[in-house]
Amino acid sequence: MAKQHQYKFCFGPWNLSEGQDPYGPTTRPAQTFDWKLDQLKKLGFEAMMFHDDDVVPDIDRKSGAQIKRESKELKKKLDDAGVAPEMVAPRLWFSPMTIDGAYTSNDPKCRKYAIDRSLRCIDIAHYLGTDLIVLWLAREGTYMREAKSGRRSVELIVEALDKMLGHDKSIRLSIEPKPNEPMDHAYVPTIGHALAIAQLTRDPKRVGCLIESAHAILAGLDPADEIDFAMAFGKLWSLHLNDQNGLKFDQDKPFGSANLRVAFNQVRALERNGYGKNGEYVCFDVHPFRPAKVEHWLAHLDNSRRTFLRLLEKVRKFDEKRARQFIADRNYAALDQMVLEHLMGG
Ligand code: GLO
Ligand code: MG
Repeated sequence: MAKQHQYKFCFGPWNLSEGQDPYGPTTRPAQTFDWKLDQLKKLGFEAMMFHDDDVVPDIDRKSGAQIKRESKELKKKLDDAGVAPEMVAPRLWFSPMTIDGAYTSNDPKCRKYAIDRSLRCIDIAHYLGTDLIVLWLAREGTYMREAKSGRRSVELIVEALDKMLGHDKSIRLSIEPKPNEPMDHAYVPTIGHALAIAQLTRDPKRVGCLIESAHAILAGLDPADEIDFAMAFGKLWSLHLNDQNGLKFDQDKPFGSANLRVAFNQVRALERNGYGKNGEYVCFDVHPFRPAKVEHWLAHLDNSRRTFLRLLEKVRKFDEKRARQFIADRNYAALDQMVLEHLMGG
């Protein structure tokens, strides 16, 4: 029997968050980067994902030489810990220059800021030793339809992607779609939109995507279908597994915690498409529940990985032959019940 693929796991420093929400302050004390790296190592995760300013805090005030020095210092810490850098993402949603959008801002000075910052992010990725840039286009959208032109916004996004692709011929851009929050409507809400935009760029082969379970659910889609769709194009280069209880604010719940069957189908889709065989990581973009105590701070990450691995066993033990018989007989009621009983352990 062929050796079964071993998945590798990843999370970001922001996934050990302090509990702040729009209605209240933090509930846990801030920790240093070194502490977070230590926890990641203790949990046995293989890689860490970054925002540009996770690597170089206060990045907008730093020179190119400082960015290089700080990135290399962090790379040394990662090397010493035996942890890989998965990706770097420009955080284009905090600065006063991105209030009205980043690449699609109506102000040309702000658009220039966003592109310059993205190019610095690419330099950081280069210093860390990863070729993957993730673009969550947080503020590329509208609060009201009349404020921007959708057509022009697509052109501006493509222009920005082209500048990034031209800046470093080895990097790959992975677009992380999300339909809403913070925007009312985002310009790149689904994987279909991300891959369509990729085709308009100067090098479509280097523009792919990242699926986040919660974002797909917020778009009214099944994340497993998004996985199959992206992988039919060979373009699923990263993954943010988590969960989401219906159409509300982005919850970033532990993987499988709202809907185990939807989670099972995501793992099944990853497995049937061979996700990870080209070195891709399974990342969890999950947050602790706000009431979590300091001593339970890591549970959401550990639990997400445990659930993933348990579901992987379920996927590998699923009676595919029996399922195919039900399908051939168009007996979907039996197939449905078979999945439920399999998940319940019956
Ligand atoms: C928010 C996103 C966010 C990104 C991260 C990487 O909804 O999921 O967490 O994944 O900033 O760009
Ligand atoms: Mg995410």
